[in-house]
Amino acid sequence: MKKTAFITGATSGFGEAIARILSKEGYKIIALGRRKERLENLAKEIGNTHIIVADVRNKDEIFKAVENLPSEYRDVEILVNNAGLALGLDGIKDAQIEDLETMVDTNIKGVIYTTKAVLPLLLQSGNGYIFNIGSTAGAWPYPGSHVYGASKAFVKQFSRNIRNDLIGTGIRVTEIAPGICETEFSDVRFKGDKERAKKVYENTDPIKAEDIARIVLNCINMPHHVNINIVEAMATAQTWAGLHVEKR
Ligand code: NDP
Ligand code: 8X3
Repeated sequence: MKKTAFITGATSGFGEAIARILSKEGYKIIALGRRKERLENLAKEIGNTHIIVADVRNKDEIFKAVENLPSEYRDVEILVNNAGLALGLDGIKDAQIEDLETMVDTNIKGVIYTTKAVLPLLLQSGNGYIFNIGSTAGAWPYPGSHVYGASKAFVKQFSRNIRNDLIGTGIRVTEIAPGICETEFSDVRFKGDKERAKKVYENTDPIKAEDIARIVLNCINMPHHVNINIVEAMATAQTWAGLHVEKR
């Protein structure tokens, strides 16, 4: 049995797929999310999993959960900061302030809390690995991305900056910045409007959660002296839309 991978947002999408692939590779899994039943079902299915029902926005919950890890799950070697969300696609004028706050609290503060809480365990391992799930939205603007894209720009620069701080510790840091991927992301963004969510992926071939999980595994399997700083992965069917010019 390998050491432990700590994955936030393991109840669906990328997080769940990463939990499955790393479990198959022999890692013990710590699966964190708010939906208890999903975590329980995942743990039952893949085995060797400790579940944490917690909200990454809640600093105390996250630190306590890490403090209280059972001894056999304290050998954390991999942290995947994946939990995150976009809420709404209205422009900044019409965006709801509560949604903007939730994105900052989840995508920025959540990543900070989990990283700080888990880091002492990664440092002990001597062979740690931090994955931060960013987005193409962290580099490329689009209408309605405002706070979501900015929160992912935070993830990008945070990833690079902590690499500097962690040099000499053996810890590798990779930001994975995907483009369009079919998960529950759009259900969440459109607040349960399944028809609208489905349209995002209609008549095209988006990335699948399993593809992102494979990228994670490929990075881990690079020799330890190689640090992949950033993986930006877009669907073959996706490119940039160009710059917008207003015409009179
Ligand atoms: P999903 O909606 O399928 O999964 C999101 C996961 O995050 C769920 O497991 C959810 O668990 C968890 N989560 C959300 N908020 C919280 C919270 N406050 N506390 C704990 N867990 C939370 O979407 P994806 O798999 O697509 O998203 C994963 C990451 O990938 C996100 O950071 C997203 O921004 C990013 N991303 C997604 C892309 C896409 O097109 N799908 C592209 C680029 C990046 P629960 O609700 O049970 O708490
Ligand atoms: C998710 C991809 O293009 O909807 O980060 O922002 S996008």
